[in-house]
Amino acid sequence: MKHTNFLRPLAVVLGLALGVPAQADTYNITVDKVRIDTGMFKKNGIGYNGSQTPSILHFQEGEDVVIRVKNNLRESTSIHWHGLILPFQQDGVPGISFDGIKPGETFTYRFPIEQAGTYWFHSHSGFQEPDGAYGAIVISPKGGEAVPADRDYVVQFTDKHPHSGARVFRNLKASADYYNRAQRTAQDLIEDAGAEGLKAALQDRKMWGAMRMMPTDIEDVQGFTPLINGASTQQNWTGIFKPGEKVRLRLINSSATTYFDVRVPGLKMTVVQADGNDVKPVAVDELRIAVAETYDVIVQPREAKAYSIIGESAGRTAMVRGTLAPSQGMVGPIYKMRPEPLLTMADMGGMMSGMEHSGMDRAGMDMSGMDHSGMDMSGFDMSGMDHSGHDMSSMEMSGMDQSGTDTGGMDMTSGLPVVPAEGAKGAAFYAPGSGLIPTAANGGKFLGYENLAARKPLYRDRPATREIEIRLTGNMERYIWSIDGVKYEDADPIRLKYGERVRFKFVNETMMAHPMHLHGMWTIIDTGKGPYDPVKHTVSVAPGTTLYTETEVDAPGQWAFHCHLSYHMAGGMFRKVIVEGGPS
Ligand SMILES: [Cu+2]
Repeated sequence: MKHTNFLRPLAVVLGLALGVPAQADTYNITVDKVRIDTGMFKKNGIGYNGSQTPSILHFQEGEDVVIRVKNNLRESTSIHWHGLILPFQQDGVPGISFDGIKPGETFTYRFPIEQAGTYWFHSHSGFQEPDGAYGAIVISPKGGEAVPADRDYVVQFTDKHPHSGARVFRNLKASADYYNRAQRTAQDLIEDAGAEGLKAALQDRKMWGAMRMMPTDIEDVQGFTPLINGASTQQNWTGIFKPGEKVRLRLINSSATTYFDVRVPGLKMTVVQADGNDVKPVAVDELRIAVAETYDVIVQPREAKAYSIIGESAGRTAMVRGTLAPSQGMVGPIYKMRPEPLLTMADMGGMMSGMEHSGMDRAGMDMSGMDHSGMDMSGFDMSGMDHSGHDMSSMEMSGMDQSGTDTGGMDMTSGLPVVPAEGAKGAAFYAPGSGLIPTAANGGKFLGYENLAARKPLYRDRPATREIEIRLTGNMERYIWSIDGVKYEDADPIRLKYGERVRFKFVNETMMAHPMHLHGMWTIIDTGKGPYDPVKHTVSVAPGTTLYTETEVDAPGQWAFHCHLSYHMAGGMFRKVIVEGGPS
């Protein structure tokens, strides 16, 4: 049978009402080859339960689930339950939690549901997730939702590429800018030359060229068609409402590599949950959802008209529109994509900093063989970096041949690249002067991590037992992504002790944001709120920034810890975490 239990069995609902212990319910999932049609292109892919529309698993907090996964593929598969707290053998990562599910085999997962909220599930095998193997999980809390709504919809984003995941990865390995269609053109040069003068414009390009990076390298895969719940803009996923109703949208980003800026033009979105955990409600006009994150928002459309749900990629190369409407067949308006952001020197600050303390070859960038003689940086655009008081005079560029470099015009008194989490309002988790700091399309409020506060503390606040530095590193040219300069194959596991509280210091030394995901245990983002710091499963670390999280090590066994961009994970930004001790 190619369906899951979309409706809650009545017995369970009654059972809970009568205080009977939770019973085990069985859910069936098949993993199938499917033909995916985006309206823009068709391709062979993978789908759960025979469909390109992601399946939704509805669970109840407190129940024991039995999930039978039948693999109809001709290759091994797996399902990871993203964000769920469960025994590590049920976590679904081949090579770490179990051996995977062989072709034709049915694997039975069994675990208790100890939490509530919006989560998702996906294959952790090869590139099956970008090929379509993902779905949603909605867990109803025991006592009902903290903020009730009249309607409840999953809004699951993905970035569907005409190429298979394996092909995308091959192309990126062959040439890291293979999919970067936004490389700046001669026309841009002419325009920039008009604005900054030809010399400055040329020098800007020379610098970026030397870095082997483009200022538009915000998304390393472009040319995809974004989908909401398996539907492209033209296929127009639609959620129905009656005017005045409160509508809960469970936003999930199941993209391979794409961050989306999400808004419902004309409506405030009240964020009530992040990564499955309730937060103090905060009304915003727009939010950025990193890959693998979830946000629950409540909107209240009051007019009997079609509203659009807009997901615009952070690099502004693609947009998707879904619709909220009083009846089927109505279509929300389409909006013009905003101009693409440009990375600034602040965004590559992490790399500069990497040079400072760890030497060139670990900085994620190979500058050996660069000839800097005669390089004149006087025209270098540091205009975004006038953010006060840091002194870059200690910045050591040893190892670079700087003979003849003229830094005369470069303002060395501004913009220490790596910054602590504290920062300018609305941009606390970006480097000062970053070109990536998002703004709302209507000029209103844009959600930042600093706006998230736990509704109720999940853990007692206590000092961390120790700090572990995690440097996010890479070599763009060779498309190698790593942690502390070492890719997964060559790395030792990270060992944690059961019962300790670890503080992670993430230092992003690359020019890309990385959504870091620790399996099995919660990630508390240090936003300065103590016990009310938000509790997440995925945290995005912006380029050139340092971000702190804490984790109560309360789950024995071995777990995956990685960047959730599919091609960064495959490129080596991955670690095994072993929790020693604790109950067996
Ligand atoms: Cu990454």
